Amino acid sequence: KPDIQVAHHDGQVTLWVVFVIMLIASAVFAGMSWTVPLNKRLYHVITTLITIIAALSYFAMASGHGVAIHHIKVRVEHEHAPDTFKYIDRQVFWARYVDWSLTTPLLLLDLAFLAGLSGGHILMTVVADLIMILTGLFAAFGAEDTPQKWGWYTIACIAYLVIIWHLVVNGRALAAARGGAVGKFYSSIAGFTILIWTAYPIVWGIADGARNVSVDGEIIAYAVLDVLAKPIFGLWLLITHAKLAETNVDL
Ligand code: RET
Repeated sequence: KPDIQVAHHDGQVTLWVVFVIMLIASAVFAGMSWTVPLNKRLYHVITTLITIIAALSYFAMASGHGVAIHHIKVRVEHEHAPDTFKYIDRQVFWARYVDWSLTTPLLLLDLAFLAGLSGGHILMTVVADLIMILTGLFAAFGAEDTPQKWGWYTIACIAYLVIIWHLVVNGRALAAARGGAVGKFYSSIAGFTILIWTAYPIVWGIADGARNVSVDGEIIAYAVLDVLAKPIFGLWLLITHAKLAETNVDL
């Protein structure tokens, strides 16, 4: 009996709802850029691009593109026949990795400019981030019954620790040096970011990795995280930036 795991009604509706949220957020962020002088718009540009890319990715997923059926061979525990296998077909939304490979570097740029990270540190953080997302993609399509799949996952987690290191250690010290208000704001928004981001590998491990959650459950979990990580993060950043002159970037 084939085991087929695909999105149903709740997942479909969720994908369309998040598409609309990302579209509205993009319009709002673009509109907000007109309320500040030209030299204060860098965060607006970055943050609007993030939600535009997310909207495109959600449109692809909702309309049935950006998704592949992953045919997975799974070993079945069987006392007398150790080489017994079954097959599971599960949808893998590869559009997420396209989205994340573009939007997570942009989110990190927002935080890096806020803290005033040096060019070298920004480059290391962004490259660690790309390694995290792309090795996560390898893990998503990795074959079962090989150590590679969770090996790629482990590499992605190590890359994620590199990102956290740069945000927490270098970022916090530099942000604090830009003034008490910037230091405090950076600590709050970077702390929020790390909290939300850390949920992604947990959802991945349970849903994509171990397949203990339905495809609909996975879509809903990522939807909540994506809305927090992009529109809510962006709104918080842009509103605070407008009020805090010390967050300006000379770029
Ligand atoms: C994966 C799986 C492999 C291990 C790790 C992951 C981390 C993903 C993260 C994603 C963040 C996405 C965001 C999207 C924007 O809305 C690739 C899931 C560590 C941190 C913030």
